[in-house]
Amino acid sequence: MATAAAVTLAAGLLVPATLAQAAPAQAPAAPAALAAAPDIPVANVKAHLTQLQSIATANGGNRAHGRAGYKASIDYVKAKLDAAGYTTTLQTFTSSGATGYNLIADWPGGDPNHVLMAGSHLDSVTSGPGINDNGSGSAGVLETALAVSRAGLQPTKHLRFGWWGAEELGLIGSKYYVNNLPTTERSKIDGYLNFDMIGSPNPGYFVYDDDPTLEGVFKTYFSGLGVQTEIETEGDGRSDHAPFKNVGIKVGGLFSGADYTKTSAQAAKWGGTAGQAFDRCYHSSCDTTANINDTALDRNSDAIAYAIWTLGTATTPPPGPVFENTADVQIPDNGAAVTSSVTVANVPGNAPATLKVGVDIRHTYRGDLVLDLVAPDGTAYRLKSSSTSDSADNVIAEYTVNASSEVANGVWKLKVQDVAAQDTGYINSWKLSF
Ligand code: DTR
Ligand code: CA
Ligand code: ZN
Ligand code: ZN
Repeated sequence: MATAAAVTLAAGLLVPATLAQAAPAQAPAAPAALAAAPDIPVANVKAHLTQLQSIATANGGNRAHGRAGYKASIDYVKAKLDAAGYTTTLQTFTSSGATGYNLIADWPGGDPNHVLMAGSHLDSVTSGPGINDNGSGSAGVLETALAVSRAGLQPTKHLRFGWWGAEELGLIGSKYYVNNLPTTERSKIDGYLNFDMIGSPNPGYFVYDDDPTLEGVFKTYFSGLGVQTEIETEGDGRSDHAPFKNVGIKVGGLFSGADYTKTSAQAAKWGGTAGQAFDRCYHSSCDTTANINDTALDRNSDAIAYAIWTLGTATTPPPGPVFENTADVQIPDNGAAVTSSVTVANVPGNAPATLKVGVDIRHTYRGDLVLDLVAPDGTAYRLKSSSTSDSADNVIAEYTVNASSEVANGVWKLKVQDVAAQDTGYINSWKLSF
């Protein structure tokens, strides 16, 4: 009987050791934007940086948490957004004995159950004005938000923007925001995009690789420019995307580099100076408006707009029907295969190329188990092969099967066989999502 391949396991779930037949994960193509994203005038972004520089100069040379320069920075950004029609909220918190501020700006409209969020920290370190770190990200997000207003954009999703306080003290502001966001509200955030240092003077083009779809949007944008990107490898936990990721929200973002040194290979593809830090003024007093590469700031600001337009206006298809069987089925130890069936009805045409197979099998030493999806015509699709090295318990996972050659309606079966002695278990439930 034919056994079809082309099965992938959803990222972020329990990963059985043997995925011999899983197709390599490919970042899905970016959804087509309904409206073309605008160019973000880099002059406008730099004008915000000039304002932030003036604020720092007038307030002891920095815009750090707890200092006057930070509150003045928040007031500047808030005034721009209020004038542009945003619903703004100042969220206060206390850290190191000082009041901190997060600024949240909601663009009226869009599906409140599908929120696309972008953010950046607005605070600097105490040793300097923090124009690249992170005036650059703050100004890029601000100008994108203003472009949304200028365009009168009516996105499918609800757009929300955030400027975080006290990032330099340990992601304090963004942690406070996420920790105080009810679970029901967290679940509405389809993605959070983070921009922390996007104008480094010796720039790299790094894309967060935490979520393939969000990563894919940015990679698509830069490939359209003919600019190669690298995945952001040092950032896990090092900026404001971390609190969002820690509660299961999909995250993405861009980064132009900090105190790490640009290699000669990187200089060959990006220009700039090999053997020198991406930003040699990182956390220093020289992080001023002179510490910006205009091309990087421009490209990254345009990429922010592209992501907001692409992800914010893409039509997300409504979820299809689900067919589930929750009856327990005992799996004989080292014995014959057993099956559990679902009857699919009223689904026109063929099954999709991304048929989701959710399984919940309770079994010690899951390496004993072989799982197949059997289509109504008898074609078997291998979901999981056995493994002598996967001693963990249970298979609770979602597989994606290319079942586009199968008629959807009919009796589908999950076939499970325990092929090694000792350790037993049962099918707890399984389901097909179209
Ligand atoms: N922690 C950020 C700068 C930073 C350093 N590495 C990364 C990686 C990804 C994003 C940001 C960063 C700061 O000093 O604000
Ligand atoms: Ca631009
Ligand atoms: Zn910093
Ligand atoms: Zn930063």
